[in-house]
Amino acid sequence: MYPKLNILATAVPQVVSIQDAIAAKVPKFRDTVKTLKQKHGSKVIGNCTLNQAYGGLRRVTCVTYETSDVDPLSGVRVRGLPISECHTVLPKPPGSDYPYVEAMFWLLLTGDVPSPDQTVAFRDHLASLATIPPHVEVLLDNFPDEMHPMTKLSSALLALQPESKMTRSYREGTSRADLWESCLSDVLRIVAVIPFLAARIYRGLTGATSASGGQNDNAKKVETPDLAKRFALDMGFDSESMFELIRLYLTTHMDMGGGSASCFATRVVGATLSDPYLAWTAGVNGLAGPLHGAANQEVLRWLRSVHTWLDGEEATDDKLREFCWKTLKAGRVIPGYGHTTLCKTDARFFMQRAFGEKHLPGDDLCELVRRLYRVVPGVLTEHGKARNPWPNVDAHSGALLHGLGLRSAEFQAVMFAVSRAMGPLSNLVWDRVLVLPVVRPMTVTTAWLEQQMEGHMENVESE
Ligand code: CMX
Repeated sequence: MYPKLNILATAVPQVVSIQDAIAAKVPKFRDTVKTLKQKHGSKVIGNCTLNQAYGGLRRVTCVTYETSDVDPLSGVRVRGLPISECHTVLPKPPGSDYPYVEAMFWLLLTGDVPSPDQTVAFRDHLASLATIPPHVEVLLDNFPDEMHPMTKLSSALLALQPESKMTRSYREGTSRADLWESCLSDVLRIVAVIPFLAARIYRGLTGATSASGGQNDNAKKVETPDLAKRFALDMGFDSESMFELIRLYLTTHMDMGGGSASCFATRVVGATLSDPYLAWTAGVNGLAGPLHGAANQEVLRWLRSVHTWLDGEEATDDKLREFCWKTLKAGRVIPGYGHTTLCKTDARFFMQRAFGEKHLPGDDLCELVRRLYRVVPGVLTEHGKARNPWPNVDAHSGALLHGLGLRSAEFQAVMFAVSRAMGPLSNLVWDRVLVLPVVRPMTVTTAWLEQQMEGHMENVESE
């Protein structure tokens, strides 16, 4: 479906700065798309039924997206590479099983696997952009405790928006064809700072203290730690296992094709030439829903409710089956299971399970997740509604984070947002490279459909 070497993969290995790496690819990519449109512009790539019009446009092929795609069987591919392959080919911090988050972000932005030197330079560049301005610190520290951490994150991003270089550049009269450069600057700044906004929210929620000695304190250190480790330290964690988990988490949640609410909302808002701060805030708000990024918080709550319900009894298959039916009969979904596009277990579920086996052997919640995997697909199949009865990426992550000491279920969606920022925002840069127009599908009313369909049936009957 997706070529392994995609149209951007003309490597420029000697280039170190991300700006230059992208600039080198802009002419060829623009040319490729121009030729495609000239040669094949009127060809049909998908169509839409009435059910799909009412059904969230699921499985309607009508949107381009450059940074990743989803194969229904094997899962997400970043620039044509399955995540497992990304984990093999990308540079890793010393001693780690997982790649630098920065390397994965570089791959998203450019379509190339960065060299170790490029990765380290990019790591340092991002670290230099991570300062939170005082007015945003004050804002974050003064939100009411009961405000959801995703609302805090979304508000903090909006409070950073006056910094936008893209908005300034637009006001100064920059040509639309050149706006991608200031868009890229904003994207780098957002990806660099968002972990530290998140860490501050986490510390506010839990009373944890940063183990990093201050985010701007890199001068004291021999080498800047990688982004995942700096994020973990700033949340107050100081264990190698947690550094590894954050690397796994951030490199597996970055992108999922362009159709998910977080990616699509970012693209739609960005297409109006709202800057990346405004666009990604829209994505974050989409991610906050319990059917999307907040599903992992729901999973953790649900796992705990299984524990409470078991009340010390053994979690046998029969008991777990009974609990699943109790959930479904109450009109609720089984969180962490099902997917709009995938039709098999998400490959990332297995990566998380392998992490649990290595770093959390004997953990109660991980064991419960493992047992539920034996039972839930059968229950959902018997229930007969879910197209895909298998676990998605959210089925396991909460148990891992909880097992290594993350103390707030609600915060998990914020972790998702820190990672997901990288995919849709990388894609947004390429939207601006192509100077894509506003997104504006044609909509119809139910009254119009009734009229058209009845007319259609009369035509069919009279033929
Ligand atoms: N438990 C119970 N019912 C489920 C279900 C589940 N895990 N998954 C799907 N269904 C139901 C749907 O609610 C729908 O029911 P109705 O016809 O009554 O509306 C029916 O099965 C058909 O749904 P579908 O076509 O299989 O799936 P959708 O594309 O509509 O929805 C998703 C996909 C993820 C929202 C859904 O599977 C779900 O709600 N799962 C639980 C929440 C979850 O884990 N979300 C995380 C998704 C991962 C991500 O965002 O990246």
